[in-house]
Amino acid sequence: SLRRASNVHWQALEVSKEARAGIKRQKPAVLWFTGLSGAGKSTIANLVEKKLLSLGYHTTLLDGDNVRHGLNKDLGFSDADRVENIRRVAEVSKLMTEAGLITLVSFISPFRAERQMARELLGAGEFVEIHVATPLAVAEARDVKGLYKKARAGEIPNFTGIDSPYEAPEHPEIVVAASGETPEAEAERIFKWLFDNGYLP
Ligand code: PPS
Repeated sequence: SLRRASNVHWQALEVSKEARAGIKRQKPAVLWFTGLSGAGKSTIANLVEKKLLSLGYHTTLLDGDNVRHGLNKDLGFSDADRVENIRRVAEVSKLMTEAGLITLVSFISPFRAERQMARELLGAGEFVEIHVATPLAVAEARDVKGLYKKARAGEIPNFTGIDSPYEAPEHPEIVVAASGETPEAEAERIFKWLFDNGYLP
């Protein structure tokens, strides 16, 4: 990568992300949802986005299933591909925050090191890690997409929580879905946290 970038210089830009965001209500930030397949990441992220948008905050949402149909369709579920998946998503979410948006990111993102990389890339105060902490037994019992059943039958190798690891966050800003509350109540709690912590001017 040093070789590829060796004659590429950093271009200073005239307009800051604060200036871009300034024509709207928001302060740019990434809301990074992490958790097992079927934990409810997308459901809760969608509810939070709807609420923010209804209040006039300009948002966007990157979702694993969708991004893997486009930008990341060359990637599978080996450890190396998941690392690359999350690296690209972190870079894209940085571009989105530079455009001034509140960016919701919903990926399993199973590895601590890549989430830490994203945190450092986004910078202090702009990365809000939200652990959707639905236990494996609950996600597996729901099995909305039937994937756990297939994984247990050996039809999906490297399935998170079965034969591929999930490293839970140690110090997430917010933990949801560990106590069986409704997605609506959890979304409301996230909104309140953002409000109380100065993310929603
Ligand atoms: S990761 O680990 O962050 O790169 O995964 P992500 O991009 O979020 O993609 C997860 C969705 O892909 C489906 N799927 C799998 N998940 C886990 N392990 C394996 N092997 C796998 N194969 C396919 C699954 O539907 C995940 O969707 P969610 O929404 O998380 O349930």
